[in-house]
This record gives sequence, structure tokens and C-alpha cells, in this order.
Amino acid sequence: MAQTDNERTAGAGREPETISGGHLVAKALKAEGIDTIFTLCGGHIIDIYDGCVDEGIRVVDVRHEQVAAHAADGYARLTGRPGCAVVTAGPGTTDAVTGVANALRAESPMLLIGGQGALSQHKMGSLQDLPHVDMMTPITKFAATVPSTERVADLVSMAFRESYAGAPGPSFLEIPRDVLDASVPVEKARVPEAGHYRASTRTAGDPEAIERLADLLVHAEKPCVLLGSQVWTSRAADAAVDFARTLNVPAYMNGAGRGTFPPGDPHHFQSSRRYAFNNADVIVIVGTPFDFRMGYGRRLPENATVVQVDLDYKTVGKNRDVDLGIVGDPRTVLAAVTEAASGRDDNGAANRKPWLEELRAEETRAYEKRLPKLRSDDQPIHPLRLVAEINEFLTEDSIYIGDGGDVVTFSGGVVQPRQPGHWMDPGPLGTLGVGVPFVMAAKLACPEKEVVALFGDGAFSLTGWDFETLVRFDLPFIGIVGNNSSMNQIRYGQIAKYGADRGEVGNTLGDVPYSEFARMLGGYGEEVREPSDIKPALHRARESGKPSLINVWIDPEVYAPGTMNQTMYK
Ligand SMILES: Cc1ncc(C[n+]2csc(CCOP(=O)(O)OP(=O)(O)O)c2C)c(N)n1
Ligand SMILES: [Mg+2]
Repeated sequence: MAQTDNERTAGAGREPETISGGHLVAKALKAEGIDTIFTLCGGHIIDIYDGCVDEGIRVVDVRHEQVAAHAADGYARLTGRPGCAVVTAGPGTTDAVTGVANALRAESPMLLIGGQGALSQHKMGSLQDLPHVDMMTPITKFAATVPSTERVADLVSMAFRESYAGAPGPSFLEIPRDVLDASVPVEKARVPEAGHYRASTRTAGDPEAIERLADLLVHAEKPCVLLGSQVWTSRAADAAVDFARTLNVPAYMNGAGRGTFPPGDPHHFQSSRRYAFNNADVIVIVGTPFDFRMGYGRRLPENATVVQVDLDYKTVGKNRDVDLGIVGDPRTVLAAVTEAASGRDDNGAANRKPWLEELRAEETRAYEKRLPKLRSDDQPIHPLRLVAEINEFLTEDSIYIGDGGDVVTFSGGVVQPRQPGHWMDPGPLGTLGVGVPFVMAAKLACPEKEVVALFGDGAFSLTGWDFETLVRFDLPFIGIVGNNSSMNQIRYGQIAKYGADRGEVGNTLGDVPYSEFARMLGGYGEEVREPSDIKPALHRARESGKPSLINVWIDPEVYAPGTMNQTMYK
């Protein structure tokens, strides 16, 4: 209970006003604009909850710390502010490691706060003592112990500053129990003021490089641009659309960059990407690394002029030489290039019309080739039919989340978010289990949005118990399990390598009716075996107003082309 003024001034003379470590944490979080923490309780961290009560910060308590960390990652992606997870020492912190690691590879700014035994018991074998900072250092941009109560808010603000160095990412702080619980005079504690302890990191890029890129594009006949996740991170959608339209450049999107253009837009391209890369004269890669998703850059032909724009100097030119690199904020850079090109006599837009027509024809060919499977009436259900139904079901305001192996790979080629920021996948760590936590984050960050999540049955099982948290916090969403009773993406490779008789070791699952699991926890659920039942079941899930799971039995003997090529390992 808060002290009254009378209590504070009671006794001999005026006692200094004091504040505890947990309340300093909450003040520092509030200064950063954080309105929600994701947590699983433990004795080491309870004073932070008490501080959150005072600061009006929502405490969302989950059932596994991995969920708390993924939810903080997801919340950051959607709000544009850092996410925060608070977990107890030892197993609480180790449980959260996967979520922090995922945020690192996905360049998502989040702070994990972990408990720690009291400093007074340092190295004495206190409950749940572990070297958390050593464990977290390789997977964060900043990891530290808070050494004194006076420094609590200061270090929280430092962690946020560090999260925004280059491409954003996670930070970690451990706060020993006695440091958190102790109170210090308010005037002794540094409490950085909102808006005054870190600066914008929106860098503009080298002005000469901007001019060179404008020149390259103005003279290009067959350019294309790939808009990666940083286009969303830097909220560059408008700048990217303006860039592509003004210069008449076809745009491809990946990761969180999906949705920058709505489907049907003349500059939105998807299935002709390889063709475009193989035939382009200038390829502009924005905010996505040359990692396995790009064959480490090898999928770009030798003779194309390649330009890379990225928030992080470490990414530009990594794995593949570039003709021009620009380190800067994608929104600022794209806007500057558009402006620079508009200053030319003729920006060449009209010359590129045949190129866009060529790519559109390629897109149509790819779509028509796939069409029979998208409409397949096969039973068990073809995964492409399922994802086509999901794509049709999405509204302008549906945030789509994919969490799974093969079934989600299928959806990558078919599901098209209608707006920027309406596609969520784990990112390059490929972490199964992000689905339920991302649903939680999305529905809390954007309550007015509809959330639609597709799970593999394997993926759902990793964090599925937090479906209960969605029920408890009244967070309705439409969940679909693409159920093939297998870890199919792995199973395919095993069968291909070891043959049918030895290929099913460690990759098959039980036939689980996940709709019953949803109902048991207070949600809505249905089983679907017929393709024609998918659509009405999805609509009933929407109308239920509850967290839901539509368990769709899909064909375990059908595999995504990417899985069959084992593209991810090449
Ligand atoms: C946390 C984690 N563990 C293991 C893997 C390896 N893995 C990649 S895909 C996959 C199978 C996923 O099965 P499911 O979600 O049912 O999707 P399916 O491939 O069957 O459609 C596994 C285990 C991973 N990506 N993440
Ligand atoms: Mg499966």
C-alpha cells in the first residue's frame, strides 16, 4: 500500500521520500512508453508487479516464459515500441532464452528482465542462481546486472538505448533480489526522463550513395526491389509505395515486409521473384539480409547490379558483394531516392512498362499452374486448399500469423496480407511455438484487429497451453491447426534420405482433436475433414467471439515444394 504524506513525515524531522527497485523499473518502463509486460511470477520479481500497479502498466501473466518473451517480441513488432517480458531467476530466465534468441534474429527490440539471487548471497548457492548475463550476452545487444537500487531505472533506460543500435534487437537485465526490493531516497536514484535519454536512430544514408541509386534506377530497364522486414520496422510502407510507383519498379516482399503493397496492386509481385532476379538489370534489396532465405546471395545473378539498403552496417555486403551499399533507415532512404530521381528530366518510368508486363504474365502463369490444387476437393484435404480458403477469409483488418513447418510454407506462397504489419512469422530463427504468443501480442496491441493464426500441429503443441491465457484475457482469434499428425517438414527429408521404413523416426505425432482442447479451455472448436466445410467453420469461429481452433485434417503425404527441395539448408 502506498505511504501517505503523514506516514512519510512522521517521526523526528522529515524522512526522505524513498522508492524501491521494482518501482524504479516500472517508472523506467513507463518513461519508454511501455504499457504492458508479459510475465510468469516468481519471488524474485514481485516488486516489479507492485511498481506496475502504481504506474498503470498492464501485467499479462502467461504459463510459460517462452511465451512471455515471444509475446514481448510480437508486441514490439506491432506497436513500434520496445516489448518487455519479466521472468524469475534460473528456470524462468532459461525458459525465456528462445524468445530472446528469436527477437535477435528477427531484429525486434525487447527487454527481458530476469530475477537473480540477492547480491548478499552472491555465489553462495542461492535459489535459482545461474550466470544469466553470460548466457544472454551472445543473443542480445546488451546484457548486464543491475549493481545497485539507485541504478535500476538508469540501466533500464540504457538497455532500451542499446536495443536500437543499428538494427534493433533484444536486451537483458538481471536484477538481484536485494537490489530490487531495497528502497533508496528518490533523489539518489537516476530516473531518466521520457524522451530525453535516447535519440532517434533514423539515419539518412550517404547522400552521394542516394544520388547513385537514383541514377541507377532512372536508367534501369528491368529493375526490381525486394522489401524486407525492416521496411515494416522503420514504418516505410508509404515511402516504399511511393518509390515503386514513381519509378515504376516491381516490388517483392518478404517477412514483415509483406503487405506493404496490397494484393492486386500493379506493383505487387510474388510468384515471379526468381524470374525477376534472373532477368533484372538492377536489384535493390531493402532491409533483409543475404541469409538462407536468399541462398546467401547466390540466388542473385553475377551480372546484375545489386544494391543493398539496411539499418545495420554488418548486413550490407555480407555473404555477397554489392555494387552499392547504403547504411540507413529504409523509410528515409527510399523517400530520398524517390525525391532524387524525381529531380531528373525523365525518371524512365515509362521505359519499364514492358518489364512489368513480362513479370505480370509470369505471375499469371504461376497462379494458373497452382489453381487446381488451390481448389482441390481431395480428401484428406490438400494443404493448398486450406491456405487458399484462409486467404479468401482474411479481411482488410486481419493480422495473419504463421506458426508451423510445411503447412505454413504453403501459406507463404498463397496468403496475402492486405496491409503492412499484418503478417507475422518467427523470422530467420524459424522458431516453432511463436503462434499463441504472437496472437496474444497482436490482440493486446491491436484489439480492434482480427487475428487469424495458422498452426502446424507440431508447432501448436510447443506453446499451446497459453491458449488458456487467451481465454482468461478474453482475446478472441481465429486459430486453424493444419493437422497432419506429423512434423512433416522434417519427416519429408528423413524419408527422402533413409527410405520409407526408416524415415519416420521421431517425427510422427498422435491424431489429436485440437478443437476439443480449445473447448476444454473455454474456447470455440470444430473438427474439419471435408474441404467444403473449411469456410463455414472459419466463419463460425469468427462469429463465436472466442479464442478458437478449427482443426483441419490435411494430407500428410503432400509436401511443399520448398520442403521437397530442402531449400532452407542450401
Ligand atoms: C523450436 C523448434 N524446434 C524444432 C524445429 C524444427 N522443425 C522445423 S519444421 C518442423 C515440423 C513442424 O511440424 P508442424 O508444425 O506440424 O508442421 P508441418 O511441417 O507438419 O506442416 C520442425 C520440428 C523448429 N523449427 N523449431
Ligand atoms: Mg504437422
